[in-house]
Amino acid sequence: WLQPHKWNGPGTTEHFAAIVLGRCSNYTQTAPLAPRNVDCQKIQETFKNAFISKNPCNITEEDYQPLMKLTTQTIPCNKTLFWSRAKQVAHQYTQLHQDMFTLEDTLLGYLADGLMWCGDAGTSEVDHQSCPDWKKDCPNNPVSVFWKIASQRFAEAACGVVHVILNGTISKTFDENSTFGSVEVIHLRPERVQALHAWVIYNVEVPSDPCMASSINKLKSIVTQRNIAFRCQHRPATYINHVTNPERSACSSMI
Ligand code: DN4
Repeated sequence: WLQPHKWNGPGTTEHFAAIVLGRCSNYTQTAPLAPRNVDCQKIQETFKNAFISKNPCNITEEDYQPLMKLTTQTIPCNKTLFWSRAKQVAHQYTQLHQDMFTLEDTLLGYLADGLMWCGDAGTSEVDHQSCPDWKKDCPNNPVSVFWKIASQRFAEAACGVVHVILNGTISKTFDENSTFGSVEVIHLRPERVQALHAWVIYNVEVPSDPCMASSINKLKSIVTQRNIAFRCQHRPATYINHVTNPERSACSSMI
C-alpha cells in the first residue's frame, strides 16, 4: 500500500540531484559572470548534505553555509533586480537585458529555481512523496530556509542603485510579509546601496498612478528611514505586452 503523504507540499522533484548537477555545468559554461573553478559534483553533494537525513521542519541557516560558501558570486553594482509577485516579468526582463541579475540569474538561485527538495531524519533518501508546505506544515523547511538565506545574501551583497519589479495589479503591490519585504529590503546595506528604484508593472489600463498606492508609500518610508533613496515609476501595459509578445511586429522597435 502507499503510505498517506506525510506533508502538504509536493515531494522532491524527480532527478533532483541530476538536475542540480546539469544546471551547474550549464551555468558555469554559459552564464556571464559565472564563478570560475567551480566543482559541480561537489556543489551538488553539498546541496544534498544540507538537508538529507534531517528533520525537514528543523532546517537552519547553518545547514546551508557550506553551499553558500561554494557558490559565492559577485554581481556588479547597479545590476541587481529584485521582484515580488512578478517573477515571470522579472525573468523576461533579465533575458532581454542580460546585464541585469535576479537571484535566479546567479548560480545559487539558478540551481534551485522551481525545484522542491526535502529528506527525513533516519533515512539518507530524499522524500519524493511530499515535503513540508511553509504555511500548512512548518516555516523552517529545506526550501523556505534556502530561499530566505539566499535572498538575504543576495540583498546584503547588492550595491549602487538597485531595482525591484512589483505587481501593480494586486492590492498588496508591496507586501511586508513577502521575501522581498521581510528579508531583502531590510538586508540592503545603506553604506553600499544608494537608491532603490521600483518599477510597478500594470497589465490593465492605469486608472491612477500605481506609485501613489498606500503599499508603495509604506515601502518608501521603510527604505528612506534606512537612509536609502527611493524612486517609483510605473511601467505601462504596453511594456509587458511588448516584452511578452516580442514576435508582434509593432513591438520590435521597443526591444
Ligand atoms: P512572491 O512572489 O510573493 O514569492 C516567491 C516565492 O517565495 C513563492 O514560492 C512564495 O511561496 C515564497 N514565499 C513568499 N513569502 C515567503 C515566506 N515568508 N516564507 C517562505 N516562502 C515564502 O515574492 P517574494 O517577495 O516573497 O520573493 C521574491 C524575492 O525573493 C525575489 O527578489 C527573489 O530574489 C527572492 N526569492 C526567489 C524565489 C524563487 O525564485 C523564492 C523566494 C524568494 P507561496 O506564497 O507561493 O506559497 O522561487
